[in-house]
Amino acid sequence: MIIYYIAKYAFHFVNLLKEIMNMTNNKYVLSWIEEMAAITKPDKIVWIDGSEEQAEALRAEACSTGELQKLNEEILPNCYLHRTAVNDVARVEGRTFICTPTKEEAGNINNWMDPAEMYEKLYKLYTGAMQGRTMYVIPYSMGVVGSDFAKYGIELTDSIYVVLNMLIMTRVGTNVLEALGDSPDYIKGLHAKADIDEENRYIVHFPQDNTIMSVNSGYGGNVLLGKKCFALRIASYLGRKEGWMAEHMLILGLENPEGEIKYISAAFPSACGKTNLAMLIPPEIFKKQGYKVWCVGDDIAWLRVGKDGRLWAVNPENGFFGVAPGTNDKSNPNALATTMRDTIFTNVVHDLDNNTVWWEGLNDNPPANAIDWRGNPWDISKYDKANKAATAGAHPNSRFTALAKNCPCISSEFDSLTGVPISAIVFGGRRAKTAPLVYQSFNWQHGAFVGSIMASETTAAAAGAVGVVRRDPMAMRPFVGYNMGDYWKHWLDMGKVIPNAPKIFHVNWFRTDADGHFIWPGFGDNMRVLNWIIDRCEDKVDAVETAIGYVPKAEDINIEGLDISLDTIRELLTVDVESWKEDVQNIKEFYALVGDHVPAEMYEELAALEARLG
Ligand code: SAT
Ligand code: MN
Repeated sequence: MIIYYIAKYAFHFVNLLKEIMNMTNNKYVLSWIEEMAAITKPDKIVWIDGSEEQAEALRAEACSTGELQKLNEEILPNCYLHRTAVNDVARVEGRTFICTPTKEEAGNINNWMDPAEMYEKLYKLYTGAMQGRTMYVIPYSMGVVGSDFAKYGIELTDSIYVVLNMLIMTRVGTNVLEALGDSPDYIKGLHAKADIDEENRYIVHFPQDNTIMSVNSGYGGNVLLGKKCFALRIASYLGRKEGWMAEHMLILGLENPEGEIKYISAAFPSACGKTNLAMLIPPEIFKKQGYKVWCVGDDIAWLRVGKDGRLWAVNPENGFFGVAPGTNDKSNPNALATTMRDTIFTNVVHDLDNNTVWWEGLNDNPPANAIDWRGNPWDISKYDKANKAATAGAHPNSRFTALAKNCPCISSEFDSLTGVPISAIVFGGRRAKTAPLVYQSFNWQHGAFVGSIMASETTAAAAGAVGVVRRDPMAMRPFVGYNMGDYWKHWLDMGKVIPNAPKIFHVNWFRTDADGHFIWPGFGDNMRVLNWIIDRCEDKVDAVETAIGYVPKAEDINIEGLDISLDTIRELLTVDVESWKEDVQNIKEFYALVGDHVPAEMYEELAALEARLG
């Protein structure tokens, strides 16, 4: 009997292998798929070829099982709704691991486990996890296939939702396999939903093995392995090895009335409006003069030194995985327009009367007849602002997955093979007092220091105490695939090999007055600050030297058409020495936590700052 089952499975397995051999002869790819299939034991293996026919068939299949719901074709053509398990709604940093051979390589900021121990643990969880299911093989590229920037990956997953999201977020298809050829140089990704068991959820990176493993989740950043796992954690590791940078940055182009476009990349911790800035609409008076903003990317930038000595950037992604709540035709009309077709909505409200979607902050017309993100009947009477997480119709971290090419302000350079030259790098945070509206670093090394001390304060909107500082260096705290101290060293080293390096700035849109109200209007008006930044890059405007860096003269921030006085701008630009002194203490604690890989240059910068503060 046992022999019968072994024979039966062996026969089945040979058939599975026949299927996968049709697509590529790459022995490194084939043997790995074979090995993973032997562990996970799928009933079927299906290659994703990037064709619309196959995608359509998968959408239909997902609708037939309830994994997706097709939305109103007239209002939201080719759009779908998905709900995750209620225990599976966000990335899980506590269960995210960097498994380098030694703990020291991963550093103190990452979770670490011995690779052998972790593989053993994971293989147990993967054993038979795809029984009765289909394993989809997704060949994908981060970056334009065939470009110098491009890196290839193969994700194995048992989720159609993952396949359909990857088709939007990355470049998927047989051309990736052609570009890969016989090379072993690709990132392996294995994802199995298993039981969506929180206690056994793991998001694991083996940088030395080019491998990512994810199990027991079905949510976004945990399972779309091209995004944070590959394009930030693994890529940051590769970038250090190969002399380039993978950063958690948006990329935008600012076009002036003469038609010249300057590019800026910017890193912000979450909840600072990165997607809004990436798709900014200039204030009326600038628009009339001919200013425009073009979006190259909203989340990730890969940066390389170009032949001309400048730093060039691409967005390795193909779509946006944006937060839905708060997105509306005032906060971000471009993002809203992007989601009107070919979009997958996750964990938003389903409006049953119109078969459309809704979320808090979309408009003032919540649907009367609706299903909330948990799948329960919902209407606005259930909503209690003081207890959003429990009563909101859409989960606060509900998302849209939308194609970049559907964005009205997508840059014409989006598909460029060479990327765009970066004039300025901007760091930001949410600080009530400490950081002024904008300041410029003295030089690259000081700029890297400014990135290393980036921080945000928790707001009343988030759970927990208000005003607690969380340090989030370069907005990369959860995304550096090795030791944070070595990552800072890599920043310093890069500065030495970019002859014409971008200037580095810091912005803070979130200064508050004595009553706790935001002083700066933000949104489109942030353009006024970007203009000063570009003017500085072109040596067109002076600045005031302070203890923390160069600050604008108040009159150099254009406030035409704004209901704000020059005195208010002065207030926004002051350097609050006392709060900086407090911050220095907090920075010291954080540096101590990062540990003994913090480069000496960073301590020199910290000491110099402290001395300047007096
Ligand atoms: O879930 S993702 O990591 O893709 C998005 C995010 O949390 O920033
Ligand atoms: Mn992000």
